Amino acid sequence: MGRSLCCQESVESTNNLAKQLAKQNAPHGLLIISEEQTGGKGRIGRGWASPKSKGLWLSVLLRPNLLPQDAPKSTLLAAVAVCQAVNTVAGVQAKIKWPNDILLNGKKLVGILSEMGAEYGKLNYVVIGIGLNTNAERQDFPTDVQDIAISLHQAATKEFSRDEVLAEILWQMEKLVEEAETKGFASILEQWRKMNCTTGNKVKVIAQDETYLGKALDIDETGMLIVERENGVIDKVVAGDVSIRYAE
Ligand code: BT5
Repeated sequence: MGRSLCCQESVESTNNLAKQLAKQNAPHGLLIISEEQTGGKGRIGRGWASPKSKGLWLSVLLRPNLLPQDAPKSTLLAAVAVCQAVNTVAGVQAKIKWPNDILLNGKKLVGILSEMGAEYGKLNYVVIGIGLNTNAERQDFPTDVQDIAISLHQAATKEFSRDEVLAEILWQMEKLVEEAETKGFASILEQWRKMNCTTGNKVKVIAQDETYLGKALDIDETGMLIVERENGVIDKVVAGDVSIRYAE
């Protein structure tokens, strides 16, 4: 991972650039990283604040040997890699919130946005976009994000070398990709389960056409969240379609 590199001063979105390069046959493992994003993207049309030099705003291009319906596995793998990397370098206890946020002290440290290119049942590529707040201060975030976001610097009150965090993320991703290929995906799922803070909790599921309360039970082998509604009905929800909030 990151053996091919594309470093930018400013881009609209590293994911958009990665998708463009993917269509021009860019290789598996390509890293696109930028000091700032002028149109950083979250899921479902939301934005991602990417203040200049205050975080890691990057995308990794993967060409996994998976069917399109299994693409979310790459996202789970990335979440495990990033969470592991942050905890190792910063000595913190960050946790994964389904599907792919990484929380520290209950606030959002990392957001992950995966996008894929597929045709006729064949997965061409997956772009894993990672936004990690490293050295941002409260005033570096837009006002509507200030209370929900956190940076490593805010949590640990010291400066972090973005290079060090980045190197550890790439190393962890490379290791997990190899592990998934040799041992199968079950071992990645097991690690995800240990690092997550969603399962076992009461959640509010916000879908496009309805909002309901339930209990997050587990994730299935493709990464869908299994939720037991208050009326006992079991649902499987797909990342990308819904938002999850913790319910009292
Ligand atoms: C995400 O979406 O969390 C995925 C974010 C992915 C960002 C990376 S950066 C590199 C790559 N290139 C891109 O264009 N994107 C990817 P979602 O779950 O929809 O969360 C978005 C919400 O998080 C926003 O509506 C805000 O409330 C909040 N938010 C925005 N910027 C934030 C930040 N820097 N830190 C924490 N929270 C933020």
